Amino acid sequence: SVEQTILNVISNKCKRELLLKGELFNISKPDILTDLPLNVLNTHDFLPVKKGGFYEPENCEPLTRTVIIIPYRNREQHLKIIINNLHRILQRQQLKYGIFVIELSLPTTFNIGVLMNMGFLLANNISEYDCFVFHDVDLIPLDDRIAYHCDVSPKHMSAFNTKYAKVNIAKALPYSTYVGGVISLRGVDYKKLNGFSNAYFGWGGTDDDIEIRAKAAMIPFKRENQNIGRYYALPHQRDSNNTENLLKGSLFKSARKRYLNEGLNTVEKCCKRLSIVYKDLYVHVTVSCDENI
Ligand code: UD2
Repeated sequence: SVEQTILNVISNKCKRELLLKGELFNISKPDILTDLPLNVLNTHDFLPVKKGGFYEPENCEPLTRTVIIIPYRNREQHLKIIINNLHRILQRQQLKYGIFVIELSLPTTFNIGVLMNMGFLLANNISEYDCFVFHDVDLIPLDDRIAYHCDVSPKHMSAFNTKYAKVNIAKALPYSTYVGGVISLRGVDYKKLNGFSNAYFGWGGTDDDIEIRAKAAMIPFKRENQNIGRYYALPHQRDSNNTENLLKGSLFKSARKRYLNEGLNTVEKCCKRLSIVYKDLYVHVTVSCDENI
């Protein structure tokens, strides 16, 4: 069963704790599409975490160590909601985890790829993580069975997205190769595909590029079951300093050729870390990047 899938990834002792606590699963109702579910907005239903937002279960040893990396700028309200929801679900899954919010300083045009790469490098410096989840700030998990651990293949976790479900409920995604929103992959695999491209400034293209990288590196993405990988997309306006990237089409064409030459291995040529702050519920990192390199 699907419950079994997640229980299988939790070590036996953790599994027992989970069951003893009676914490079975919160399963989303498929009709939650238009109203913001109250639990999504107001969740504070989690145990205390260490400064910086780190947590591990007290009475059992989890099998994997997961880090969540959130690219960020000027979405304070969304950030509050996602952080509260993530602690809740990650604790219910008895995981050892950390949450890193990576912000790009102004005036540079927004660039998701550089933030993901800088987040990956930093998380690796701070602790030993084996599973990396790259997470939009505005996508809230609706179903507890969506496991925040890594499979042997990269995984598109946000398989059912309410934003796209409004357009087409059967698909709930814009196209079949789409991997935008939330993805997970093992650190070894992230290195194999040389991370995200650093070349996409502005809105769009970064996720299509990583989908090509994964195919080129022979570790294509799999997609989570749509009944489980359900996410609520918090509404938002188009952000300033993130206008549509008009070069995304031509960059996409060269994605396969570029993938070993630029990405994780070159991000530090154009970006540097400005600050790292251990907040109560997450680590907040600010980076500055040069658009002209
Ligand atoms: C879609 C995809 C996203 C990405 C994007 C195109 C979904 C749910 N998400 O999101 O994964 O493919 O298209 O690049 O389908 N951000 C900020 N501040 C900004 C701009 C972006 O924090 O000023 C972060 C934030 O984490 C956000 C993410 O970048 O969730 C994606 O940007 P977006 O929300 O503007 O893109 P959106 O909603 O069209």
